[in-house]
Amino acid sequence: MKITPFSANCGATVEDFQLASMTDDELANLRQAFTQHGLLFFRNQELSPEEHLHFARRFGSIVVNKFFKTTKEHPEIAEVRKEKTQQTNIGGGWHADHSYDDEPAMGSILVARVLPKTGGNTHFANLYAAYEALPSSMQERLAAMRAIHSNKHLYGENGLYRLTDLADQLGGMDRVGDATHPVVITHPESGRKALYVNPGHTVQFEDWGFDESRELLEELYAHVTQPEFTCSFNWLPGSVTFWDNRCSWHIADNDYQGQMRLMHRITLAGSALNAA
Ligand SMILES: O=C(O)CCC(=O)C(=O)O
Ligand SMILES: [Fe+2]
Repeated sequence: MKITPFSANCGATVEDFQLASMTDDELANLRQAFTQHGLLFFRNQELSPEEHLHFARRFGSIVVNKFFKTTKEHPEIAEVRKEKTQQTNIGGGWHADHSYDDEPAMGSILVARVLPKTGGNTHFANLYAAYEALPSSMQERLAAMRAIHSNKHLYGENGLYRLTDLADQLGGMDRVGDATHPVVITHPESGRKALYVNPGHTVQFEDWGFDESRELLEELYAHVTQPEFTCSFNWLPGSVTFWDNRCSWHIADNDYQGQMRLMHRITLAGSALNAA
């Protein structure tokens, strides 16, 4: 097993390794790499849905997304599907998965199943690096703050996704909800500080007005999405990514209109997050 950084601040590639036949020693190494990098890329994997599930269970416990359809055979595997005729994709804005839950998902394992000929990259951002690069006055200001995260504006009645051609793929309208989290968290495994707000789900700061919240949030978002904190992953048959939602964001390109793209996602359960 060989682990090398993918870019200066973003992710690592794991080579000479098959997820499907992982040994206990490899699992221990992978845990360490996951804690260190928060984002792992794998190529040339042969991973059936059953093996995907088996890997996920060895790493943690599975939490099922409240809104996405699952595969018929595997109610714990969410389908991230875009049909040829569909315009809108899932995850087409920067976000961290499930930050609207009180105990947000710790990680997501995404497996390529059907890919467009070109395009459909996923971009990632490193929220440790972004936090560390903030001026210390901003770090101090954010340390005492909390933010409200929600899914209502996306998946609730008249939510953004409900108004698109993604709507028939979504369930769970009655399962919408909010959660509040510290704006800067101490990561439960690495002990490092990370910025924990994201454009997809963070609505506003607790005890702040909406407009003044938006102003600071947009400033933070512009900071995080600078090239030095982000990277882009091009999917090939057999590619798998495994990211930590507590210290990264991601966004899926929607640049392959007229072609199908299908990914399988398993989400791993996390815990309540503590302020830094
Ligand atoms: O399709 C992708 O590349 C990512 C979609 C997404 O946001 C997710 O699977 O959580
Ligand atoms: Fe996502």
